[in-house]
Amino acid sequence: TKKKIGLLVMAYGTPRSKEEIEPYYTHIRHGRKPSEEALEDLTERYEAIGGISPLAKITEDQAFGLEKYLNETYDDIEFKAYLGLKHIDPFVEDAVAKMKEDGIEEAVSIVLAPHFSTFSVKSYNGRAQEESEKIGGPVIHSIESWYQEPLFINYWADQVKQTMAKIEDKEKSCVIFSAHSLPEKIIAMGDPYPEQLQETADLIASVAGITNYTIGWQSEGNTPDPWIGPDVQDLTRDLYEKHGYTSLVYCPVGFVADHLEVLYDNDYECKVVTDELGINYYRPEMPNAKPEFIKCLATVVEKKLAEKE
Ligand code: FEC
Repeated sequence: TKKKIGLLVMAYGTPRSKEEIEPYYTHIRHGRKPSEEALEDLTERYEAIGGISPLAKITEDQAFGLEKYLNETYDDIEFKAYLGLKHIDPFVEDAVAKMKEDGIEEAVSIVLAPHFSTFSVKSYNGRAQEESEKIGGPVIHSIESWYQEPLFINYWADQVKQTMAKIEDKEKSCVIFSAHSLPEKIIAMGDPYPEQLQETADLIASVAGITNYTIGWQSEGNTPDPWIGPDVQDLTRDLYEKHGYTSLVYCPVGFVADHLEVLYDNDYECKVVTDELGINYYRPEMPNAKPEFIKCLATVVEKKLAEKE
């Protein structure tokens, strides 16, 4: 019989209906209910991208696409995917409980975000390990980051090259590689997150053969503490003023899907600024459940399996 391995695929989660926006937002805010005004603001942003986010379906397609790919690759192992979300059900803890219920004794976990940070990957993996210890669940081999995976770098390098091919005045263009901002205090805590984004940008630029590029931060939260900058909107103005670029290419490499933070924060908010400046806005396609990205995720899982052997 085949050996059974659980595939714990963890992701941010998104409301599946208008009614779910409030409980979701409350969870993000560590249990504090948002004000009427803040809730309305978020609801309007979801409305601006079509009512709800396409993220729920994309996350499922990524998780089950990965399961299918791995099952087609290995004859001696049966992989079973479990979706564990950060801010909405099925939560990370639900997925671990389900694995135990199904008799899974060993699992590999992967977060659908490439870079490590205390606020993202560490928290996902910590929650999974804690739940497993609590209920005597499966041994979980947690992947900590996968931004260096060559198939990931190549995905974005190809996207950048395809976009560059559409731009006439290449000398006057610049690529902005971005990730979700985090409170500045994470840097003081020694978090590798900012360096990992810089390294991602350097690797992609080198494969794509571009020299005009920089990193930026986006989607910062609505809290009083300082967040890592420069914010992509400010950066847009700044790059224009300093260099007179006529085309900017936004690559939100800290994310892997079309969702609010890309469809609104890039495609709407950054575009407002490029429109105002009268310059061209480009945003290459996100990985979503494209076959080359599923293969990338599968390769990351395979490397983790090989490492533990
Ligand atoms: O529904 C959708 O389509 C969008 C889903 C979504 C993704 C996402 C990714 C990341 N976040 C990260 C950190 C923070 C921190 C705060 C925060 C706040 C929000 C809010 C919404 C939201 N995030 Fe998010 N994020 C997504 C959605 N995020 C909605 C609340 C409204 C707002 O502030 O805009 C601040 C929390 C606080 O108040 O304390 C911090 C990080 C990622 C990328 C890694 C990952 O995917 O896990 C980091 C997708």
